Parts: sequence; C-alpha cells; structure tokens
Amino acid sequence: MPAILEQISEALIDGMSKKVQGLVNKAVEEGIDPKSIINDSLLVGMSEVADLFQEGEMFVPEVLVAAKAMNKGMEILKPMITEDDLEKAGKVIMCTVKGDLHDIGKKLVTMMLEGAGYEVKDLGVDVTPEKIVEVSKDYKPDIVGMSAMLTTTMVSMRDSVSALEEAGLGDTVVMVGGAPVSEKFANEIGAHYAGDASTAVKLANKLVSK
Ligand code: B12
Repeated sequence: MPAILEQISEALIDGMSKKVQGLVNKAVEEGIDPKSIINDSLLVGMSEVADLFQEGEMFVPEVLVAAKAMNKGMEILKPMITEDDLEKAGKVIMCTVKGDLHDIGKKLVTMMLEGAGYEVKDLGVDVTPEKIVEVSKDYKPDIVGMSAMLTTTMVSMRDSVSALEEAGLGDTVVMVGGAPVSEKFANEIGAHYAGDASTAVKLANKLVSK
C-alpha cells in the first residue's frame, strides 16, 4: 500500500481539506488508480472517523470538517472515475430518504456506480416518496437506490416502495443500503440490499442483467 494513501486518510481524519486535495492530486500524479485512492484512503479515513465518533473520540463539528475534506478529495477524483465510461451500464436514481440528511455513503455509492458506467441521478438528501415517484416516471431508471443512516428513517424506504407500487411503478428495482439497513429488512420491503459501495456496484450489475 503506497504511504501516500495512509497520509490522505490521516489528513481526512484531521479535517485538513487543502492537505487532502494536495495529496490526492499528488497520488493521481504518481499514477495511483483513482478508485484505489477512494477505497484505500478516503473510505478508510471516513470509516475511522465513524469509529472515533462512536467511541466519543470525535465530535459532530470535527466529523463535518472531515466529511468536507473527504468531499474535496472526491471532487478531484469524480471526473476521473467517470471519464472512461463509454457505454452506460444503466440508469440509477440515488437518494437519501425523507428525514435523513446523511449523504456521505450515498455519494460514495453514486460515485462507484458512475465509475462502473452507470448514469446516476442523485436527488440529494431528505427525499420524499412523492419525489422518488415523480422523478422515476420521468427518468425511467433501471434501479432506484435509497440510503438511510437513521433507524427512524428506514420507514421512509418502505413508504417509498409503497408509493412506487401505488403509482403503478411496482416493477421498479429498488436497492437499499446504509448502516441500520439489513438484508432481512430489504427483503421485507421488496428491495435488494448491499452493505457497501463496492458490493452495491456488483448488485447493480446483477440486477440490470436480469
Ligand atoms: C457523519 C455522520 C453525521 C453527519 C452527516 C454528514 C453528511 N453529510 O453525511 C452529521 C453530523 C450531519 C450527522 C447528523 C446526525 N446523525 Co449522524 N452520523 C455520522 C456518522 C459518524 C458517520 C456516517 C457516515 O458517513 N459513515 C461513512 C459512510 C461511508 O458509511 P455509510 O453511510 O454507512 O455508507 C456505506 C454503506 O452503508 C453503504 N450504503 C450507504 N447508502 C447506501 C445506499 C445503497 C442503495 C446501497 C446499496 C448501499 C449504501 O455504502 C456506503 C459506502 O460503503 C455515523 C456513525 C456511523 N458509525 O456510521 C453517525 C450516525 C449515523 N448518526 C446518528 C445520529 C443519531 C445523527 C443525528 C440524529 C444526531 C443529532 N442528534 O443531531 C443527526 C441526524 C441528522 C439527520 N436528520 O439525518 C446515529 C444514528 C443512530 C441510529 N441508528 O439511528 C449514528 C449511527 C451515530 C451514533 N452511533 O449514534 N451525522
């Protein structure tokens, strides 16, 4: 593992956006695969941030600063992991469901899907079932991806699946994820589950090839 990837993780944890940007640019110049920079440094750093937050070693403002540093790194990498896509693998709507403002995981899944050749419409956070239905009618996605990080917002996933059914879009393929979500819950609401961004891509590939 190149040392620079570890340095990026450390700078991210320290919330040093400029340093993250500089190191990410340097890693790219050194020829490190942008996907590896995401998986082996940015993701590793953010997961460490999550652990530190849970252990009470880091607090909300620091987490936000770290998330911002991560986004700054991603801004550099995003065009690079999408530019080699010649043919679109499929169309995906991604969102964080109603009541939920967590978007780091959703952004990662979006980026990884784009990197794998998908055209992704990211509806942002706090997205209502009505909005999902409205955009689905228009955009006709192969997959609707929903993210939730709060136990209390998982119910919005169920509501969104119901809303799609009620709107006559019951055959929409739905993919769900986020820390409190499980395979069991996904099955219960008639959706598919993946536990992380890389698995989400594999799942999407499986779902669109059906
Ligand atoms: C960062 C963070 C925040 C940031 C969010 C910044 C942002 N822009 O996203 C801020 C500070 C704003 C925040 C706010 C809150 N948070 Co918060 N937050 C976190 C934290 C520390 C990390 C989450 C994160 O980004 N993880 C890193 C990413 C990469 O992981 P991920 O989201 O799980 O995503 C991966 C997978 O789950 C999967 N995935 C995700 N989405 C999808 C979607 C699909 C379709 C698929 C297939 C896969 C997939 O792939 C991703 C990449 O591998 C977690 C703690 C934790 N351990 O997770 C708490 C946590 C989620 N937060 C929590 C809480 C309680 C809150 C607040 C209510 C706090 C408060 N009292 O105000 C608010 C809620 C605001 C709201 N309405 O949403 C709790 C939730 C508890 C629960 N079970 O309900 C947690 C677990 C912390 C805790 N232990 O208490 N939070």
